[in-house]
Amino acid sequence: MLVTGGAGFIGANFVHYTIRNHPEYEVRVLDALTYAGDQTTLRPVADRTEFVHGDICDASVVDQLVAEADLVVHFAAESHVDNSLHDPEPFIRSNIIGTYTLLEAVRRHSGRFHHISTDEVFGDLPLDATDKFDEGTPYDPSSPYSASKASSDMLVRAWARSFGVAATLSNCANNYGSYQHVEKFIPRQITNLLVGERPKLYGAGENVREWTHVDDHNAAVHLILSKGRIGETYLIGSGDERSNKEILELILELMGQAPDSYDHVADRPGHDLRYSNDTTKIRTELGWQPKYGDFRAGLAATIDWYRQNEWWWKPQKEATEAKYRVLGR
Ligand code: NAD
Ligand code: TDX
Repeated sequence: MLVTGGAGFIGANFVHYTIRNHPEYEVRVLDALTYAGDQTTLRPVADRTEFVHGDICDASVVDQLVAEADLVVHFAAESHVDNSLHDPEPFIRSNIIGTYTLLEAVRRHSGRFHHISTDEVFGDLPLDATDKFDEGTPYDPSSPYSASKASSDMLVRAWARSFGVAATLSNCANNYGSYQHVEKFIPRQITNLLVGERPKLYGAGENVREWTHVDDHNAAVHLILSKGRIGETYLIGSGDERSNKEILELILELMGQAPDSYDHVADRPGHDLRYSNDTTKIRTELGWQPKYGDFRAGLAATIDWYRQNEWWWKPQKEATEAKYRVLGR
């Protein structure tokens, strides 16, 4: 199994999950170690994985690795919306050209391909509604990040239909858990409190996300690998929707801080209001069910992880906040 982006948050958790639960796989990781990649995350499984430092846009590296793999699970991407608003170019390159490069290699070598994507490709939903995205929702991305992910999804669908590439796709809601980069909402606020900074809420904090534990996401990916229908897309999400303000207040409560001890900062331009996935298809067809039903408990465990693993996140913290200062957030 070739795992692209296996030194990032979800990819590394996927490698850990695979080694724990699916010893039948030999795992090789391809990762460019961008600012978001950290090889130390793979240290606990280093004796069971092979690591290749390389770029998914590098056709010769990709061709050889794909030729040697039975299946490719493609996580590698530029993943942060705020960065895409500041400089879209790496998103176009890694997310679109990188996916194209992988697809061409998979086409040449007739491998199995699973593409990891996001609910953000569908745009957003109104705050006061109860409707959800499903596998047939038209694409309507808002940010350079989501537009680049939407493009990559469309390439995968086209390569499946026109060239018979044995591909599946999944679009998951927001993930949380250990080893998430401190630029993202939940780890940013936890680590701000741990270093004595005030948390930062964009705008009024009314935007809603559907928080899904990273292991539930990765369990769903494994089900798709073993039982998913080729050419199909599956939406993944816990069903647990919360506003950013609600999440931040829960973090403050769990960390023993006053509920108003945070700053409102400038809103994200084009900020998507609400995401929500209808997961009927993966639940009924593949029998997937999230195990982390208790978000409060999952968040408390995540806070503990950041408390105990300062060695992992501290080196990234100052540079991340310096980037935010440039954005005024
Ligand atoms: P991340 O930013 O934590 O990790 C991305 C990894 O990809 C890093 O290790 C990075 O070094 C690597 N990478 C980036 N460009 C590369 C390139 N050109 N060549 C090789 N490696 C490269 O991201 P994440 O949050 O783990 O997201 C992983 C995937 O899941 C992405 O495709 C993202 O769109 C998708 N996704 C994320 C979420 C979420 O909540 N984080 C939700 C749904 C889907
Ligand atoms: O400091 C912050 N304050 C704040 O209010 C940050 C970093 C974010 N926010 C808000 C913006 C969003 O409404 O919190 C929400 C979550 O923000 P992010 O963690 O940046 O996630 P989001 O933009 O929702 O995108 C995430 O989920 C879908 C991932 O980063 C994507 O990779 C994934 O595709």
